[in-house]
Amino acid sequence: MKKLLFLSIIIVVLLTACGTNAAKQAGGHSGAAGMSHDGHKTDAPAGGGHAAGHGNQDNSGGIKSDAVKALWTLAGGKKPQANQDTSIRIEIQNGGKPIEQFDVNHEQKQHLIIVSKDLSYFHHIHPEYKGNGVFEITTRFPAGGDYKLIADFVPTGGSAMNKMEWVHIEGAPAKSKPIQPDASLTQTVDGKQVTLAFDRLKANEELTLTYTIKDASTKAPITNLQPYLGAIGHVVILTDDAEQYLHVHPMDETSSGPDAKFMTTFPKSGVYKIWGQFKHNDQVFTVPFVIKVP
Ligand SMILES: [Cu+2]
Repeated sequence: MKKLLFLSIIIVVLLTACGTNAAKQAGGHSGAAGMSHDGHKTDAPAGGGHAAGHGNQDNSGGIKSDAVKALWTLAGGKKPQANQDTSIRIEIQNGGKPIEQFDVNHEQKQHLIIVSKDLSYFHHIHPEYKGNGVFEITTRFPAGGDYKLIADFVPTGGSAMNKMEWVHIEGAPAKSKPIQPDASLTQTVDGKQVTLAFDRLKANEELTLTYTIKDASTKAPITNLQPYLGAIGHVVILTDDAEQYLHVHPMDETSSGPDAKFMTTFPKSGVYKIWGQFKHNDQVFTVPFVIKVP
């Protein structure tokens, strides 16, 4: 038993160490999670999704995720407060020097995901690039408590990567809700009935997520979804402890519904929260599901 545990640890360490390259070589759509030097778990190649699959972002000898760090400053270094405009400054460095150039990936130079610790709050925003490796945005946190911030970007000459940070927000906390797998993978959001299906549900295997979107009242399939961030939709996946981030991208970027297909690989069995974001009638709607991967 002990031996087995030890072996498992070795395997995990090996996987972690090789995550980025292995996923790249395999042309993977979404890599297993690894851990960067600063102790933050990272998805490698995070958000690589389809882009990595095209194989043109491999940069042997280029910018490596492990050498990249994000320096986070909230509220100008003061204690950030709930329900107040809060500046977020993210400086991206490579080996201690600012990274100057970033590729536009899904229409943006950086995607910033903010979630509350219980994953009940989800916010997807786009900090402005100020030059010299610095991104800035101002937002409001809805309640006191701990939040995870995930910056997702592609340094020019590097591959897609992400950097995460836990932050504490002062103020009265919201009531924490337990993260429970959904009994049904159909729900209604903003007048749309959205169903999520998987071709299979297994850890460590690339699989397909299919969203089917109908009008909630007429049940008519919606076939005129608008592109959102240059694709049919945008999907973010986190483990229930918010420690691992899987960024997923569409299989067919030109589709307009009612089906929206994405690919990912769940790195381990466990509970995940999945947010799908779509655009219809000029409105972006976000559909959360909680699933258990056996
Ligand atoms: Cu984004």
